[in-house]
Amino acid sequence: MTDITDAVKNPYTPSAPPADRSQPDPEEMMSRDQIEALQFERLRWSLHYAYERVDAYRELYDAHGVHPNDFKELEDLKLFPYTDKEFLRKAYPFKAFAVDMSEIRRIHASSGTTGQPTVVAYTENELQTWGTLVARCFRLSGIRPGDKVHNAYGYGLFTGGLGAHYGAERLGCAVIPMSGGQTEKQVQLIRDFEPQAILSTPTYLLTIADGFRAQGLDPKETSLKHAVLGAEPWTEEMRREIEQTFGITAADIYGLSEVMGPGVAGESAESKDGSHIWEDHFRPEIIDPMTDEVMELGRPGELVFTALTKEALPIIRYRTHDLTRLLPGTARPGHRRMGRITGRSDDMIILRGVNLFPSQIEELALQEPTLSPHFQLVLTRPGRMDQMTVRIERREDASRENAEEAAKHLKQEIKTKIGSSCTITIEEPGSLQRSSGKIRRIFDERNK
Ligand code: DLL
Repeated sequence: MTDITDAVKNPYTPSAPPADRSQPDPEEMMSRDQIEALQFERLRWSLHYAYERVDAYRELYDAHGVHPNDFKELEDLKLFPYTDKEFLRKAYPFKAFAVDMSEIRRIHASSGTTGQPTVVAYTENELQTWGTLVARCFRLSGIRPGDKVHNAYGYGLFTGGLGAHYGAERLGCAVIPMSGGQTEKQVQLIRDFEPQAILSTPTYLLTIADGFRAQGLDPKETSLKHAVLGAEPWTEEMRREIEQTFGITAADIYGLSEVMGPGVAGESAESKDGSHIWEDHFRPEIIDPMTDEVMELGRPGELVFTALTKEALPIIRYRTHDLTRLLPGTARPGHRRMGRITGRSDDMIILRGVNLFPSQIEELALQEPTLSPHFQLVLTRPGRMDQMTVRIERREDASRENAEEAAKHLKQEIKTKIGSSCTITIEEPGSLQRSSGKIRRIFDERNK
C-alpha cells in the first residue's frame, strides 16, 4: 500500500497508444482481483484528492463525519455520501474543479432539461484517458485500425461528438466528423466516403435510414459494417431493427458527461450482451433509489459511479439516475457488465399508479411487424384521470387497416405486460418528428 502523504500526485498516468492498436489494452485483460486491487489504490487517492482540493467535497464529508482516512477497504466506499447533479450545479460554473484553469484543456457542458447546465472539464491526462477508453469500446464493438468512421454524434458542448472523435483517432481510424443533423448530407457522405462504421444515437440512425429511403436507396447497400450506438436508452428490438435495416452489427456504448462522456462502458459486437464498464477507471455500484442501500450483483437499481483517476472534476458516488443492473464480465471477465438501461428514474411515467418507461413501449411496439419504431407518448389529464396516448407510425409497406389491427394487439399487450390502459393512434409514415440526436419520447401535457 502506498502512502497517501501527497494526495496531489495521481498514481495513474496515461500511456501512449500501443504499437498494435488492434489488440486490447493490458488493463482490459486484468483479473477481477487485479482490478479490485487497482481500484482500492486509486480510490484512496481520489477520496483524498477530492477532500483536499474541492471545498464542496470537504464540506460534504465533514458534515457527514467521514474522512478519506476512513477508507480502509473497498467496502468502505459506502461510508461516503452520494453526490448528484444538484451537487455539481451548486458549484456552477467552475467551483468543483480541482485544478487551476491553466491545467484544463477542455470544457463540456450538459444542457439538462431544466436549470443550469452541468459543467465538466478535462486535463491533458484525462483527454488521453478518454481517447483510450473510447478506443477500447470501438475495438470491442468491431471497429479496426484503418477503418473509416462516420461520426454522427453532435459536436459541441455535448460530449458525444468530440469524445467519439478522439477515441476513433486513438484507435487508428480515419474519422469523418459529420456531427448530427443535415440528414441528406449524411447519406451523401456515407455513399461517397464508404465508411466501415457509423457512430450515432440509435434514433438518429433511424432518421438516416429514412434519408436513404427518401432518395430511393436501400440502407442495406452501404459500405457500413458496424454501428456503435448510445446516448439514449434503446432495446434489443431496436438493435434488431437497426441491424436488419442496414445489414450491420450494432453495439452499445454508454457514458455520461459528469463521469467522462461516451466510453465509460462499451459492448462486444460478438457477445452483444451489454456494455463492459472500464473498471480500472470507474467503480460502479447499484443502489436502491428509494432506500439508498447498495444492492448485490444482478439486482436492478440506480447506477452510481466513482471515478478513480479523474483530475479536473473529481466524481465520487455520483447518482446517474440510470436504472440497470450489474452483471459479471464475459468478453472482458475482470470488468463487470451493465444490463440495458431500462430508463432514467426522471423519465419514469407514473400513470394511475403504474410506473412505466418509454423503452417498455418500444420493446412491445417493435414486436408488431406493421408498426414502425417511430412513436411518441402523450400524457394528458382530460378529467381527473391521467391518460396516455401512444402515437405511432405505421410502416410504409403496411396498410392502415393492418396497422389498426396491430394497434389493438399492442394496446392489449401494454395492458397485460405493463399494466396500463392507453389509447393508440396510428400516424402516417414520416409524420412524427424525427430525432437528430437524443430523441424526445414523452410529451407531458397534463398541466396545460
Ligand atoms: O450521452 C454521453 C454519450 C455520448 C454516451 C455518446 C454514449 C454515446 P450525457 O449527455 O451527459 O452524455 O447523457 C448521459 O445519457 O445518464 C443515460 O441516461 C443516457 N445514456 C448514455 N448512453 C446510454 C446508453 C452522453 N448506451 C445520459 N444506453 C446517461 C442508455 C444512455 N442510455
